[in-house]
Amino acid sequence: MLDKRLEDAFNDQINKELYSEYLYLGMKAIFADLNLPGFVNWFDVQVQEERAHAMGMFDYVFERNGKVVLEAIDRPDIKGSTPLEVFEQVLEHEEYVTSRINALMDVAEEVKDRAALSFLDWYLKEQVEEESSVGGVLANLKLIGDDKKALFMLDKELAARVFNPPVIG
Ligand code: OFO
Repeated sequence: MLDKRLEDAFNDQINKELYSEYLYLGMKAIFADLNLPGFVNWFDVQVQEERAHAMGMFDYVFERNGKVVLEAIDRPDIKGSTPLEVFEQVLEHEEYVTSRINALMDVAEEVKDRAALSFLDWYLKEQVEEESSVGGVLANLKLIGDDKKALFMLDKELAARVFNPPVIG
């Protein structure tokens, strides 16, 4: 059985993962408008990953005989409109998600739920990978600047990203 505080914290994070899915869906639409299909594909994979993250926690709460409570998902707050501005926000958002996973682990630690801590380890590692891959795209965009040809090449590269359903936990 999950401690109530931990159950609430999991529900809060499920909402944040669903918000991430929604945010990236909004960003996918921006790149569709910009006619950059590789970036569209990159965000499509990201959307699927966020859904998988949310469902991983959703299923885990049930597995622990807890109760899932779904709240409203906020409207995606997308600040920029250029590839560089959007990716700056993606990195900022992923860093925020990392801080929320750490906070969730703090609650698991406080209620001494070692099983939950071990489950959440996967999410922490996933965040390290996400921050690194997003940071890589962002670094490329900074190098590219206004070079349209280089942006076209990066778009081709991002078209190769594929969604591999993660094995969580
Ligand atoms: Fe699911 O997190 Fe990265 O975001």
